[in-house]
Amino acid sequence: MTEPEIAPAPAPARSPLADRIVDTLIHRIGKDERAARKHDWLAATILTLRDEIIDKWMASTRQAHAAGAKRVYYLSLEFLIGRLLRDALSNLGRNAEVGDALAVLGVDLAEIEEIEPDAALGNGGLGRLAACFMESMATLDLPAYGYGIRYVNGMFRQRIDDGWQVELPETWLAHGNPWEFERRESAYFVGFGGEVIGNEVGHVHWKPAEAVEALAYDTPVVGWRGKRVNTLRLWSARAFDPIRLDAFNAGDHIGALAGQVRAESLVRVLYPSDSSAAGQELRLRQEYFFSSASIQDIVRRHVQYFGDIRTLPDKAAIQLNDTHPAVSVAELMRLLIDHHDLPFDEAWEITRKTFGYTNHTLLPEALESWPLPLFERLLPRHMQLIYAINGRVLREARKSDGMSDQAVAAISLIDENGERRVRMANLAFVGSHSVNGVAALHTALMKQTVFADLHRLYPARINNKTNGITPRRWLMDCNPGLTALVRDAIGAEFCDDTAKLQSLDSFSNDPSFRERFSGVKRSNKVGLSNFIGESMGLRLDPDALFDVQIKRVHEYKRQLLNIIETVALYDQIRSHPEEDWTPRVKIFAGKAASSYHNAKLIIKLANDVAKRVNSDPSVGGLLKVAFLPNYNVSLAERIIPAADLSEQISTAGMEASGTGNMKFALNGALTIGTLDGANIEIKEHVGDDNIVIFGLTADEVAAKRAGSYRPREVIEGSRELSQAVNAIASGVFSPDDPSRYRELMNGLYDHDWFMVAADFDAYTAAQRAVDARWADQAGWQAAAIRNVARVGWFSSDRTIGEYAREIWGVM
Ligand code: 7GP
Repeated sequence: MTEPEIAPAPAPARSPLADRIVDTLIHRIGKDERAARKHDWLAATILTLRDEIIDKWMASTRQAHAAGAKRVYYLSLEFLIGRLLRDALSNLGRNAEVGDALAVLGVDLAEIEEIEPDAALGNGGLGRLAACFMESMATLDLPAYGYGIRYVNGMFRQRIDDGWQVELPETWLAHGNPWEFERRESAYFVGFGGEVIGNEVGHVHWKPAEAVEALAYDTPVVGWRGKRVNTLRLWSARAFDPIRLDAFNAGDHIGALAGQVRAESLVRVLYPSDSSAAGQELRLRQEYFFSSASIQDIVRRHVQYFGDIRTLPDKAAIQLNDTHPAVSVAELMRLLIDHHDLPFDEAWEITRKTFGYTNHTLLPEALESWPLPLFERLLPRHMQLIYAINGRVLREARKSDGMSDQAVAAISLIDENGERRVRMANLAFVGSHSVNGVAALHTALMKQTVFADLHRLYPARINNKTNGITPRRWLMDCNPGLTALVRDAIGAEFCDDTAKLQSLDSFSNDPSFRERFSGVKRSNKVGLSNFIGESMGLRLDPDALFDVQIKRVHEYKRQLLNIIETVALYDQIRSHPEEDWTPRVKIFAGKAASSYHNAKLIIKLANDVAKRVNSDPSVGGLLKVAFLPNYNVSLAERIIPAADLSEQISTAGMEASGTGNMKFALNGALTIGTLDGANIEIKEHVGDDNIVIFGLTADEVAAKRAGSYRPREVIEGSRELSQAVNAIASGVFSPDDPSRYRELMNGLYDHDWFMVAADFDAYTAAQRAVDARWADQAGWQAAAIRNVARVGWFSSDRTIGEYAREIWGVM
């Protein structure tokens, strides 16, 4: 019998877009449809989309140029941008179309989105804020550039081995980066060391002893609805002589490459130092390398477009993201004076008008300063200029009324207490026309504490710009279920203006809406539970209260307070099994700086407690603890939509703002928090009834620290607290090493700088109040809906609007 002839099934119609993706796959990746693997499809999809983005990108650049527009330059050593594909697709409104095109090709868009590397060129809040700001600047149609470093190894990957954090290099560039463009024409000479030579006519000239070449890589940043595409320009480093052939031929194969290795070391790693100073020479080199390349690039563009360097402040606003780029102040002075022949006073005027500085922390250990001999050896010309600037500032200070010697010493750019050091915060402050904090309380404390004397000298300079988050990534993209629900209820206007979320408020009284709202939350919780089940083998009950603390691990953020409360709750449940306990899942995630001993110990403790609690049948389904490894932007996007309770429990006065707090509230979690950072403003927006506040205020913390706080008495006076602390200290959770946590617990008895003991009872009471609220599900859902409705103000579009009008003068 002969085979019957069967006509092949007609292939589903391929859209032109699908054809373009296949064409890209073949001609730029070099694979056909049959050979292509997931990562090939990912690259082909990104490259196809990028082609479209380029047209808008060029249009944006041409338009800014034609209008002679002022440009914003955001200088940041960190950009925690995360994955870009989903964000770009949704901002271009192409999600469905690209999804369909790929489906016809047998490819699942969601699956390839998942394998895009998470670009983690930042540590935490400050870096993520920079990424949200880039997106909002494009959304608001502001011509803006981000400048940073193209780290080969960004934030480390965290593995949890037997409960301990292990740091591994993250190699996000290992297989190339389809988003970026190398810009060979934008290369700059960056020098280090050497000497300063003066000539007869009073001109000075810096003759560096070594130099590297800074090379630009550009990534397009697409704003909402594709309105505008801006540039994130990241610098890589190259030696001028990639190989010394003489040395190589003489047999020194490794020495011949030393120059290149030295250059590459500049862009090799991101310093894992959220809120702590990294006192390494390499760090100062990185800061100068990227500042110099960026300032040279800005000056070149200005002169090319506008001719006269003296109009720089009218055409360029440079924002310093914390002090990491502060040496830019001296670098611009150097270029204006040494290369453009401006007199010092005029250069200083231009510089101050051009720069703005944002402070992100008051922690004294994070205020950067460099040993003067190091600074002078590496940057001799900048040192001279800093002395000259300092002379000017100190003369002004001395002339101003009522400045004590002590105040003048505090204003000085040089710290004379002990080993002399260059103070980068003071340099950024005096070199800027605007100095801002990131939440109202933080800004007030800046005036009262670290910058008190500078504030007295320049009283108009400090201003507040409360942080914000981009609602595209942090609501629309990460929580499509909630987004669709909100759209059904109030229409799509909130997608262009989150203030419009306000109309959702009345839906909190609508039982059927509440039901749908809680259905969306539940399905997000099921998704997270499945993920945790698959990745960690831990089974969770999606109907339990998901209580989440995810952020960098730091003593001031008080994960320890949360863990001790967990231990106390565990005790209570075991002692009173008859009571009606609220089933809870405690979720933790976060990285600790690799040299931060106590933070790493706190991670181990969370894991030790999890191990014990999760395997104890006597608490059954009532309490589970999960520490999720390798917290990053993508993991946050998964966890936040599934949270019921957002832990924002820093010691009051210590968290500058927080931005996670905003993301959780926008996704319908209730906050349990202290009166710290932006929590205070969140409370003002959502109303006292829709947030759970506890604990000491910043003033009370300051008073306790100044007075006679005796944590030992507090601990001994609280039965629950002392039981929990003693259990941890005596090794109940660390039978393999009973003394593991003794020191950590002794720290609480002896000084308790972070007020864990002082706030414990208030925190426990607040948690029990949370339980009571949870029991009233209608009330809980109503409050959660009001959170979503009332936090639209915390959009980074609002924040950027304020920067644009009040600091940059571009709106
Ligand atoms: C963080 C602050 O700790 C956080 O409160 C704030 O929301 C965020 O900046 C954005 O403003 N600071 C850092 O990430 C940091 O590294 C050291 O500060 C300079």
